[in-house]
Amino acid sequence: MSKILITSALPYINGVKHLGNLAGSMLPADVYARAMRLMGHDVLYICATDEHGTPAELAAQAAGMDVAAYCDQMHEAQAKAGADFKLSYDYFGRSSSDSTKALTQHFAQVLEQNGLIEERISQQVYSNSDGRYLPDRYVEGTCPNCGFEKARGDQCDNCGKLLDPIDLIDPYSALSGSQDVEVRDTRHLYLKQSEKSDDLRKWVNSHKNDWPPLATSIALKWLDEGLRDRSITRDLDWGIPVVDADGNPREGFDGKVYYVWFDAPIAYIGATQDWAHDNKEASGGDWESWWRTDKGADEVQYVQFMGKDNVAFHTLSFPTTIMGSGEPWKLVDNLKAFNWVTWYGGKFSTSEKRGVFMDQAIDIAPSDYWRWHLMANAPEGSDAAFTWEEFQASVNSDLANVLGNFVNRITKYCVSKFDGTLPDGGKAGEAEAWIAAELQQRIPALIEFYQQREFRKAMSETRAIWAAGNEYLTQAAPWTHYKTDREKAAIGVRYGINLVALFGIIAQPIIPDAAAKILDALNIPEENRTWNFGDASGIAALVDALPACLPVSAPDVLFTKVEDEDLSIWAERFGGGS
Ligand code: B3M
Ligand code: ZN
Repeated sequence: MSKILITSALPYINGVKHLGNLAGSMLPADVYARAMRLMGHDVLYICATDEHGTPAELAAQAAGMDVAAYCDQMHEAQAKAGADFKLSYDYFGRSSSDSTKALTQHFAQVLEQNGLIEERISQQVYSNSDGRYLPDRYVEGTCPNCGFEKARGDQCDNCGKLLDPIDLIDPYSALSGSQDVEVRDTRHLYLKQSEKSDDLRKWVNSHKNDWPPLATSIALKWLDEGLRDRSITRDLDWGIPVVDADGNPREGFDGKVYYVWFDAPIAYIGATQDWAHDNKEASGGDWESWWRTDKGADEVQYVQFMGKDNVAFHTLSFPTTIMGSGEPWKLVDNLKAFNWVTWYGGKFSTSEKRGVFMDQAIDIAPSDYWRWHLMANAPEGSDAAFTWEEFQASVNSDLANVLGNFVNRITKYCVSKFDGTLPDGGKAGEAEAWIAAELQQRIPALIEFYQQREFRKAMSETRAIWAAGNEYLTQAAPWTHYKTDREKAAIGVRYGINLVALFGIIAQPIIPDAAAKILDALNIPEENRTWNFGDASGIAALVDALPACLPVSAPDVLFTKVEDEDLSIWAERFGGGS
């Protein structure tokens, strides 16, 4: 058993996230957390809302609300969306918490003491008509890289390139639309990332074999291009106030705060502190053994989940903060990066009403359906297009036909022909040997895929195991033997019910609600739902592990099929389709 710290990229506060965000960070992190808990590891899964910066201010302004009140409300909305999707966070915190504020100021202070932060005069876009500076998303314009006309000051949504607002062509204010903008000199703090280039390269290279190529290639590309020092303050009111090397309010920095990307990853630590504080029983008040390598965190395996646009911040900027502090903080061990889930090959878009958001998704189908579909099609090797047709196929064929029918058929048969009692007796034959051998091969493969965070492969192995159950029933065909050879029918039913239990057990990380229904129908006690399968003979024994006379009932309908009619209604409401 080991300690595993899991974080998923912190969702921005500016609205409930769409399925693409969910599939590239929070959902796989949850599936992984659940699987690791089932394997008996001590797991801590931390997430939080990312609440500072221009996205928060702009969204609050659009909602006609005060920023702090807006963040309160949206934090609740995102917490609810997460709960509805059964995301099993140990803690869902907020980057606006006091702990993150204190940590952020602490890191800034020690980085400055170590000579890694320096004041510089830089050019910022100033709006004459708005009477203020326009950092990051407050300014939009044409992308100098790809020509996209609505590029944001901090990043182009079209080509993904990180931008400096002064690089935009034909810039205008995102607040007022005014083009009356100019570039002015203003003072900011810079994090001297360039000085850490060699250390960062060494560290990234040391992970070439255990991070997905997507993660290392993005980090190395930035390093190859020459890492630039980065401004970590902004002309904004909303955020964490800037301190000097002694931790006092910094002179000349009124109206400036730390850049959201400086404090957001620090919020992983802050939220862990808040978890420890708010959950004394589970934590014993101890957050340090998760984060401080001098307090045991060198034994922790730290795994981060994120979309590809967040990789640079997690492989370069945040590690610069951690390494540059000279203090014994934990660095990430495994970084799982994802490509995009696209909407029919294009981008999800809130403004253009394209795509499905978490709250809407839950409105039209149970969370299990989405969880299964998104993980079976995880954007691991490349971008993955969401389509209604494939969503329908995932639900109808994988869940309803392969798993649902199997469970339904054999539990109902056991209820009607064997009084809902697990039958005894019978001699294992060829079909029984076949399914035991199948499991001996497939269960270890499944576990390995989870350990490697290879989600598509884990899902297809899961499906293959369910399909093997159907194949077994076809071979064993208890219904054809019932009249002539009751013993033979009995063993088919008994093995079948054992497989139902096993299928429920392996389904838990991915479709927790359906899995619970299945396991409840078989009265499987909580302690027997774990993944302690043991060695090869232990796995072979799974086919006949349930106690004789176990009461068996048939679960309620597990999955209802998605009809063509549903698809047209959804396509009408959300776009997509013909
Ligand atoms: N909030 C970006 C995003 O939602 C950002 C992640 C922060 S992780 C520390 O894509
Ligand atoms: Zn671009």
